[in-house]
Amino acid sequence: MSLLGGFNPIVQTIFTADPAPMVHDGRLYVYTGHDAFGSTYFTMDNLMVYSTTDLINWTDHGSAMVAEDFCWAKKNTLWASQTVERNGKFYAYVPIERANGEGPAIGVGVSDSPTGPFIDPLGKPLVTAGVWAGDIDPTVFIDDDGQAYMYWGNPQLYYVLLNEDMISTAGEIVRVPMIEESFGPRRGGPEERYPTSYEEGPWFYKRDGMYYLIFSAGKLAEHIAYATSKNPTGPWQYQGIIMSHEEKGAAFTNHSGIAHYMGRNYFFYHNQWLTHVPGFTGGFTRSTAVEEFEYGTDGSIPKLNMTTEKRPALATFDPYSQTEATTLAWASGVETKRNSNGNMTLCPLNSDSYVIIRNVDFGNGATKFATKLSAEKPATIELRLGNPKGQQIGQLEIAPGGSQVAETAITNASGLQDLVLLFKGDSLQMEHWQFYK
Ligand code: FUB
Repeated sequence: MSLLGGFNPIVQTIFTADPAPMVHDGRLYVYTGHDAFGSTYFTMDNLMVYSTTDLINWTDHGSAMVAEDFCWAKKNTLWASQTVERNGKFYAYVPIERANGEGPAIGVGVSDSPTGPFIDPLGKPLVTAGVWAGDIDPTVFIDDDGQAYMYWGNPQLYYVLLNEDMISTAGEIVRVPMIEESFGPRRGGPEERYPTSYEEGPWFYKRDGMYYLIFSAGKLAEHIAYATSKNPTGPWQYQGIIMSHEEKGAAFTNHSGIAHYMGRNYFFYHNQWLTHVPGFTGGFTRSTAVEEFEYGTDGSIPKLNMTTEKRPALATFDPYSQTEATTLAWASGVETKRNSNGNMTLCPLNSDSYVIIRNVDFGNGATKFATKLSAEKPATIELRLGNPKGQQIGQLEIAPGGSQVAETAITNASGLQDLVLLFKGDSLQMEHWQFYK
């Protein structure tokens, strides 16, 4: 398996853990946490947002919230979240450690947009089962009758009902009985705090009248397992393992989320593929990946492997409409950041940095390429096909200056191609680009 130019992990610019997918308005969004570079613990400050329409090219929407957006929170403790939509508003449920030393609690951020920014409407936690009670990893599902449920917890599994406003709870917090029938036997035998395989990371949803609870299971290293129930509040019936802890590149945690998009099913998880090289331990610098799967006729979820291989694109990529420069399938040596206008930009970090946009449909041929960017120093952008050494179809010479549009003529770009933007120079901030016929 080769990492370079692979299809997993889906983000190569930073470390992204604990993926939580959400489908909205024809797009598949994935919310992740952000493992800080060089972390030796779960040092996580941002809620990151990515989206796609083809499962190949992903748009980086940047950070939608930081731990400090919650006035009661301790910095760098924004762990595994889930975002859901209700009545046109977006609710991000996030576990964050309280600054008063009482451990994590679940907060909620609200936004009018799936990409944020999310604002804390409460000024206090939404839910806590107590002091250091394991209030992490919330998952929220709104049932067909409109009732919303939130499950969460490590090593306990709790649930509570949410009111229609999605920012208050109804009734008591319930502790789910930890029995093997529901959560399966623990690898290596039961432990005092972990009598079953349930560890953390629940993901709750419904399909064909059946409720599913996917969870991270132990002992460490974690695998992913699941249980089902005919009822949103159980009893849960253990169904088995989805993803083993023994996969090549697996981290000591795993954390999953499932989405149904364009008639297909996707299993998101994390591993340590980006740091699966000598010198990195990787367990605290994780990366989000995705596998497509099909349910069995009985509703079962198959066993899945961690792959980096090609996956089918759901659509071809249209180069003739304006594309945010942070939309890409693979990146090498670039970072993304907001410019002074608040727009996301793509920034090469060294000469020979590149990005690949896959499955681009040039049709009968492009004649021109234009991009909006700014540059502190002179730079060159080469447009190539296939790979960074592939055929050159155009070249831009960028003069230093603030926001500007640079253009070049294009030759020999037609049909379905992987497009490479190869950067010579490291002072660019590229906002968006477009080809013309
Ligand atoms: O990312 C921090 C923690 O690691 C999450 O809360 C767990 O699910 C595990 O992935």
